[in-house]
Amino acid sequence: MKKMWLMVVMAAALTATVYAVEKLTLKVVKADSEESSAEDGKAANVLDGNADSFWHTQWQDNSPAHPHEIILQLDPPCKIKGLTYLPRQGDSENGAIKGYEIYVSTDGKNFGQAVKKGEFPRSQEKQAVVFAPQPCGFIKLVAVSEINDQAWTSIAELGVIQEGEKVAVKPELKVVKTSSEETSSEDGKAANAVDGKGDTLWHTQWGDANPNHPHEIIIEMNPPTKIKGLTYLPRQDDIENGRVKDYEIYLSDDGKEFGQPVTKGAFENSKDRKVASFLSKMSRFVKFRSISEVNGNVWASAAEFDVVPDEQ
Ligand SMILES: [Ca+2]
Ligand SMILES: [Ca+2]
Repeated sequence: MKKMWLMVVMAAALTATVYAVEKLTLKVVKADSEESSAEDGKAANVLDGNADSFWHTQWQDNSPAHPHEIILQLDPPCKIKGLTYLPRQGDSENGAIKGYEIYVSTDGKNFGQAVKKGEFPRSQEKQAVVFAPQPCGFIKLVAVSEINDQAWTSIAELGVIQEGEKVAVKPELKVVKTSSEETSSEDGKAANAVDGKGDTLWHTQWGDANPNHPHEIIIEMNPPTKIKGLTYLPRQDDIENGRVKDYEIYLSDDGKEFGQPVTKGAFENSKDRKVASFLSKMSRFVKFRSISEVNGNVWASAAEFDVVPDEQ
């Protein structure tokens, strides 16, 4: 009997080993430029586990232009499906990457075509980029532009995502429909609710007409993503007009059939960001429906909506 238990334990341990993500060591093997006299901007800072230290391309005597690149070696080589990028933290955006390209290589010489190209949003949050799993001994991140079109690149931390590792990736958001938006008396267009800026807002019409609740905004996720919540940032000035109280949230694959709400509730009356959580589900469209305003007025407004991706 004891022996059988041992076998069961061993089988479980073996299974766990097979699926466990390999212990991986990363090392910087190349960076095209680094500032090491005016500040400690050495490339190795992207792997020191410290969010406050960063790689910064040269800026004192000379500011070499884009593209900038950094190459990491993986030990041992393994299959990876993504890269994580933590922008520099603190008050300065200098060097924060906008356009990027990612290349992988098994020998550190031939990197071939980019496995992924894109743009990072203006954000200090950790970004995860995923692509089809690739055998990888070396990964190269090329910065092709900076968030304010300056010449520099800076990175607080880099990491890779191994095949089999679960990761939550934020999709791109786009407003595809709204029931009402004020576009003449102020710039209250619905697209302002997903532009990443806290000081721009979606506001339902209040100039020529004042339509009443419910108000709706439909946001498309690209790619479709498994999400477990939606965040709502009310307008950030001192005006409460349109601050949502009662709400409902719906998900849909086709943008037409939304069925029953995945959650509904009433937000606390404050300027703080609110999170509405629901059972994790893969979908392409999110519909936010405002049922009432905190002061009983007819409007709805929002500085930002964002989705909370689940690990997948
Ligand atoms: Ca660091
Ligand atoms: Ca905004």
